[in-house]
Amino acid sequence: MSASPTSLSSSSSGAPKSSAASGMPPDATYAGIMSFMRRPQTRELAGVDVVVSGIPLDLATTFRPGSRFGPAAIRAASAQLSELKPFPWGVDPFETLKVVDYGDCWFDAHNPLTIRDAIVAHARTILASGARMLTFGGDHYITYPLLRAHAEKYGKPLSLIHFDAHTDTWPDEQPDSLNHGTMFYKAVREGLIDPARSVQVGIRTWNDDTMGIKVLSAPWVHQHGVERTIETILSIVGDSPTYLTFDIDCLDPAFAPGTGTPVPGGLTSAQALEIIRSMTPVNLMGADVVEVAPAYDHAEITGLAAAHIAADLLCVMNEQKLAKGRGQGVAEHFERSRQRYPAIRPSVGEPNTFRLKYREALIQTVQEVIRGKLHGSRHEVEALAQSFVAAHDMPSFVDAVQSDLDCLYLGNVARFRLRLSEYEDWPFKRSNIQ
Ligand SMILES: [Mn+2]
Repeated sequence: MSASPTSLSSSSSGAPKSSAASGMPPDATYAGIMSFMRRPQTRELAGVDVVVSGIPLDLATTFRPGSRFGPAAIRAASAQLSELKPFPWGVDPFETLKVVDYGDCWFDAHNPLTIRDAIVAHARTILASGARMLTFGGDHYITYPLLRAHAEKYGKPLSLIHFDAHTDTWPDEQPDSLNHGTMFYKAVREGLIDPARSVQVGIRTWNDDTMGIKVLSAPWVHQHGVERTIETILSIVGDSPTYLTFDIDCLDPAFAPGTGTPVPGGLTSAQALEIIRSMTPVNLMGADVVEVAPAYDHAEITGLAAAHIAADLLCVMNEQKLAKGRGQGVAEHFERSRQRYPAIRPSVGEPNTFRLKYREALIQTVQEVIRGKLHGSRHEVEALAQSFVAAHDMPSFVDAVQSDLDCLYLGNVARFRLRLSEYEDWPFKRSNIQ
């Protein structure tokens, strides 16, 4: 698999890296200095939209150390992503989004009580330039000082979208502790994040107290699916300033073995990428990807997953910049994205009234079924679903109709009623994201 350098926008002089923040560079995938996605390594931030940096800290982990090598692993795995236009976006994000690799945060690992403030200072310097941050851990503790700096810049409380196997809200009354399991306990207590407008996704470890944050556990995501997960996340955070943190252990160990505290039963890479790609309506202030520990990895699985998640976060930020350039609101922009990228969930963005219309029409159809128009064959169910979506002009609902009518076909009336009640109580409102 290779791409012709001539198809890319930078020179093919053989220089190790483009000196410009725009365009895609000519290095072979396996060669050159490994900045993230071949972005220029610089601390010159004038005109830069997004600053990538690493925070190689792993002193706060409760089990396996090793995430100090995470930033390097994510950068190495990202080389493949700088070869082609990213999927499914189909555009070179660096034509519009100016991204640089700042290198790594320096802190004194032998003087632990200085580390938190060293990370705050690192973030403060970058945020002062006006750029957004995309940061690589390091263990998850780094998100705590990053939240402090972001709240200082953008106002508190922020909303938090948090992907993880762990809630990281275990009680901790020691303000200076270095603990990668208590950051969000501290963040809620300090008012850095608003639990009512924050959400945790992929959780599958027990915690008696989630501090009021809405939890979409891993089993919940598996049961309800990616589309419902996306809609629920968007409805919770609305248009409030939001920080997104992705602990790679949100993924199942099959997809991310190289991490400090792996837990079976997690999300697949495919689920996570679909969710991240649909975050364009979020008022995103900054993001991180943490807990990649390459010593426990196999065949770079974990680094690849993290690099892809990070690349998609950049593409989300690029889409947001493109929308802003067109003077569009995020909802209007999202409609356009839906048409452009069929991979984006077809029914996200439908207003509540559409759901209610669907529910009413479905009830009418079911009444006809009860009156004897359907005699119980699977073929009839499929035909009915097709005619239903045609009659009601709801082409994006064919899967939902099929699924709902299947409940009746299989005699599961209780589940059918549950689905109807869900349509009545659909949480997503377009007004939330405008
Ligand atoms: Mn975790």
